[in-house]
Amino acid sequence: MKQARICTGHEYRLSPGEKLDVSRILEGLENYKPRRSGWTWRKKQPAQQVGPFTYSQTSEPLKQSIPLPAAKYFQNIDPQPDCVITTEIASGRFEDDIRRMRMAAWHGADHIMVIRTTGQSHIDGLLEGTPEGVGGIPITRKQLRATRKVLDLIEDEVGRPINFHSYVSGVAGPEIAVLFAEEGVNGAHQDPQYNVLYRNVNMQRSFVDAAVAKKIMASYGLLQIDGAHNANATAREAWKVMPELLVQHAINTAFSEMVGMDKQNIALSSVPPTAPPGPALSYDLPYAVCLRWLFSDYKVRAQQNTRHIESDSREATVTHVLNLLVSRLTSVDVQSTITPDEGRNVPWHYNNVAAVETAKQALLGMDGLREMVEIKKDGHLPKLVRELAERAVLFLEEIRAEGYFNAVAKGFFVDSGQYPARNGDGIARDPNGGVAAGSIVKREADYLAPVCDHFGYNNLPEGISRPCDLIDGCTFCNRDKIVYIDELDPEDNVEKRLEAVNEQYGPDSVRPEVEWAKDGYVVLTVFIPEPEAIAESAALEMAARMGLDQPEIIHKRVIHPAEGTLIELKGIVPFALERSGLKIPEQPKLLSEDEIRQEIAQHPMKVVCGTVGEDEHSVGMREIIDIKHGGIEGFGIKAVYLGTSVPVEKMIDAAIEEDADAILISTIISHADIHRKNMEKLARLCVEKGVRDRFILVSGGTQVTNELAVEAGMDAGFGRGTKGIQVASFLVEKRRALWAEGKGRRRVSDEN
Ligand code: Z98
Repeated sequence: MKQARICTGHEYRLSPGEKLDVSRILEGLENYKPRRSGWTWRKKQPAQQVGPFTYSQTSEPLKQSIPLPAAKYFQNIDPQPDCVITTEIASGRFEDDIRRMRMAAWHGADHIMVIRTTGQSHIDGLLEGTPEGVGGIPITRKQLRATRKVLDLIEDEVGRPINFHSYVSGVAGPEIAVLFAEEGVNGAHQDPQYNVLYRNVNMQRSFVDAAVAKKIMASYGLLQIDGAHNANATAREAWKVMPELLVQHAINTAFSEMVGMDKQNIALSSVPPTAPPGPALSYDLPYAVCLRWLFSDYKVRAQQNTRHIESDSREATVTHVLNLLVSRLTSVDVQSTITPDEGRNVPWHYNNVAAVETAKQALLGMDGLREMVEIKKDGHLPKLVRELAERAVLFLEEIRAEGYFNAVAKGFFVDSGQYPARNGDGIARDPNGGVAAGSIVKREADYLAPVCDHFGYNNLPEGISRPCDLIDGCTFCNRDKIVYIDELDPEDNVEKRLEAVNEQYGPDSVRPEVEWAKDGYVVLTVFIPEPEAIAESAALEMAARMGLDQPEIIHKRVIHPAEGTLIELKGIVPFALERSGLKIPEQPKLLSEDEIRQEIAQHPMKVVCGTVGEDEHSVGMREIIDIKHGGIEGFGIKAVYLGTSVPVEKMIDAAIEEDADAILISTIISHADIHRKNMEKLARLCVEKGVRDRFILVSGGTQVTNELAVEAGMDAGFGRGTKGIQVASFLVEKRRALWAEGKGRRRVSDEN
């Protein structure tokens, strides 16, 4: 692999508190050089200690990241699994893609795959600029360079190399491979069979192009992913193509190696062929084991099952987790994720993140599984594995006898019968037809291409070691020769789009967004207790009355034919808010659980509590006290509970008797301002008894606010939704403050 280029040391740096500034990315792009070429694997750290746990299948941690939600119970750790995790980005606008990439990287993605705009595979040449795409973006030099520049910045931010990836397919495959090598793209799909079967590109053209493209990818160390998984995604009975998937892998790996690709840079695009309610693992596991066995020298990229994903993100996530179980059992190298809402065709950024998190979560949860569970070496499983391999070998032998092109012409591929069965519904292509048919000509004896990393016959003059010496360097050897074209379309480009968004809403505006900047989309989840058809119409009408523009149903699930239907719909809010006009409440700073526990262990704390006056509502108070839902007891605070409807005087007497630090009253009823009056009474009586400095006074209740409580003479008030840790944190901090003033139940010096 050639370690090509050196970092240019751009001064723009990302900062966690600042949004990505697209204009800074576009600045000086004509001179930006990618800092490296080729693929990077995660640095595995076997037996790594992270927080309270030892892991056997993790890699180097990130510098900055967002851990899984449950990490708060485990010292906020964010271990990174050992395999690369992919996210597929397909917003259609380059400037929105890059923000998604940053978000995905913070959640653990280090392989960013950019989907191309529909139709690019049939364009015989390179595109330029940053036009908007459909279902993906046009891959261009500017888009690649800007994206690589962003990814370089994101790498610095998260502290891990990020692999950038797109597709070397279609009739401009070789040109795109050159472009990828020049612009520091690290991986690509390349499989001539894909072009032939799914894009109807002429067979000869596709295989000739593939040789040229693979040679360049090999020279620059790009990881190659093949296209076998597409057979599963396309076939009518997807699970029956398992032998064919193996055959497709075999053809592409053999071809790639003949061209000079290193085995370690060849990744097989494996896909679990089925999904529940099918008995998924009984198909998916033997297939994955067979793949690992037959192709043990290569890397495996596990594509998430896409064939059976509908609009139900819950269902997709469960299938994904089962896929991840297979991945863990067969130690995949790259774990691909798509968005769990792929079936809705709205691949939104937070769904990218959801899929990456599903992968991270499941892989971490299954860390060390292979040390406890073994794949059986005898019995049913190996029998199935062997049978699959036999079917694949026989299939390959038939293709050899027939000739590959003839086999394709006869519809051998993507047939829904399991080999040797054939249902006659395979994809048949004419060897002399298809896009760019007749475009292949034999090289003349004096053919000469004065460029490096070129495949095949090249009639170089004697004494020339580097072909490009003849022309004073090719673009690989002399970067100055790269022609950078900024934009060709004066309207359809990133600058114009950024300008339009700014003009429409202004830089201070806040709008929801999921696909494109400030697009205004929100999702509503509604359960309507009506049959499907009525529920659908009703949901759309409700969304319209709520003021949403262009309401559209993106998911529905019949919960019962008569009792009701769950609907998810999207729509656009017709307004923007001003950031500067928002009232942002100050966030109380909380001590950590550990700090509170430590303090209480060192300096025990006792509180008396009860609901006061004629108030029988004890549920809120119990939630604050009881350990069950994170109450103050859990931090070691001793709570003396006096019950409900406790007279205020009694609270004070008890506090004195118990030598408590604090009095916690709950007061829910607010009729005739009784809650405020009870607080005032407690504070006043404490003053009268000369104990106000001794006790911390805290009140809570649905109508209580901190302002109201403090006005009424308390030290703090807590309203609806308060958690035990907020009260515990306040008590600890307040007691520290009192002690510092020489007040409170006991001075620090008394403890020592
Ligand atoms: C993936 N989920 O990345 P067009 N070559 C191969 C492909 O699999 C694909 C393309 C090219 C999938 C995404 N795969 C779909 C082997 C696409 C893309 O012609 O630009 O659509 O080619 O695994």
